[in-house]
Amino acid sequence: MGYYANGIHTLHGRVLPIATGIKLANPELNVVAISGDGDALAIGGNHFIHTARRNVNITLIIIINNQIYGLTKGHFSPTSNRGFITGSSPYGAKELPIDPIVVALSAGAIFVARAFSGELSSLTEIIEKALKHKGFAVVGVLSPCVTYNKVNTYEWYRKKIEFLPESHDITDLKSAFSHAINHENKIILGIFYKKERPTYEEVILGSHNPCKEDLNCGKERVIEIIEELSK
Ligand SMILES: Cc1ncc(C[n+]2csc(CCOP(=O)(O)OP(=O)(O)O)c2C)c(N)n1
Ligand SMILES: [Mg+2]
Repeated sequence: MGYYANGIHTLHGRVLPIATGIKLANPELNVVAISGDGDALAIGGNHFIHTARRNVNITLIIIINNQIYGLTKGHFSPTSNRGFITGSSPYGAKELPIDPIVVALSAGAIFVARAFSGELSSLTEIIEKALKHKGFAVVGVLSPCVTYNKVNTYEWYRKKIEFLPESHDITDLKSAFSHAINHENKIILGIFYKKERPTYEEVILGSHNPCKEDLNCGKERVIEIIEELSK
């Protein structure tokens, strides 16, 4: 049996509401949401927090974090470091950056990991585990923008990255925070946190699958609904 995937390229910032809608319409689907740092944390920042609280099942968000708005030609993003000079911040970004991993842990995500696009074997392993995890899984992928971000380069990351120590307990939220937060000269990669809790679909739908329901929605019923709504 082969595998296939259907994709939707939706509005900037709205990947998680769309993914949530798909999952609630048919909970049997594996839903993967892919997002940039601006997408997930600026325009889509509210959705990020609420999807984590809700624990929408099997939705995975891979934040392609290049610490910049690449597509719009290099504006600073919520993950850009303070002082970062771009066309839209010629005197340096004034805000403190936010870290998607720390936000995800605070908002209740139950699988939270950080990876680096220059470390392919650990990135692949983390994505595989995130795909298999039941519940909202967040994988933040540090992915240098070679065109517009001349500060946070592959070399810059390579000097800083370290892997989580084996002593870290993946179910210990306090330890997850202490490793995930910004350290002066190191950035830690790995799966910080993994836990089980009921998913949004389980809570909302139980064993019901709207996609498999007979909606009793022939032409006559549609006309009736339109008439009801136009009153
Ligand atoms: C609704 C909407 N608002 C704003 C834009 C303009 N826009 C396009 S891409 C982008 C930022 C992209 O940044 P990020 O999500 O970090 O992705 P990257 O290009 O860096 O991979 C913005 C603001 C848009 N396309 N749609
Ligand atoms: Mg970006």
